[in-house]
Amino acid sequence: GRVVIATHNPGKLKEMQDLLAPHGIEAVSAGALELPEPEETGDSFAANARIKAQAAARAAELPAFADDSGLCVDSLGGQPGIYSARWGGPEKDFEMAMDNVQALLVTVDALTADRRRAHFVSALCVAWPDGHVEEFEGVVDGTLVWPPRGKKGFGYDPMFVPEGYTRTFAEMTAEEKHSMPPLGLGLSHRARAFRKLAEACLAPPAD
Ligand code: ITT
Repeated sequence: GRVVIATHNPGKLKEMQDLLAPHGIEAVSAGALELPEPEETGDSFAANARIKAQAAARAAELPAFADDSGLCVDSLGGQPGIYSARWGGPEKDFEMAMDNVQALLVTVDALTADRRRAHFVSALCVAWPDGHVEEFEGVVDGTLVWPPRGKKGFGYDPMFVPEGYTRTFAEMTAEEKHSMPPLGLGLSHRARAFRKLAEACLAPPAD
């Protein structure tokens, strides 16, 4: 059936479409439906995902998928966290945002163990027009590198190397970043959240 993907971020939209496509779900974006963008007033990824999914489901009268996500740097007390998008500023300048993460990292005591450790979080919320929600979360651990490397992906991908790999997310194809079955069990935070959703309530992907 028809569903809405409640995001105005083109990089995220492409990934969410990729992750839904194998399940035969036809998705239109909140942008294409010209849905208003609600204010993200929550104090957690899950709360913000719920705000976006419920607003879109009510406005479009269709089931809606929303992802609220971000990069959490352990040695920076979890920053930028739920403010990851806002660190890009109104111009959505993630080169600047990555520079700012790096500038803070070099101020962290060099002896602090694993000061470059970080993780991405994706809170995925599916909402129905009657307000019902189902929620899933995916996390991927990794290390921040400097300088940034790679041109693929979006946001903070050029400085994030997932655990067990040597390339950044921006040096991987979308298929590698997702690593969904049959290639893998889900690599990115978003792929892992979608895998939990699929295990909970979707038909298995068609071959
Ligand atoms: P919507 O709210 O419209 O979906 P947004 O970009 O504002 O778009 P978020 O509030 O969830 O979305 O912010 C998430 C930010 O975290 C995003 O802008 C990226 O900078 C970063 N981020 C999330 N997932 C990422 C990924 O897979 N790779 C790189 N950066 C990511």
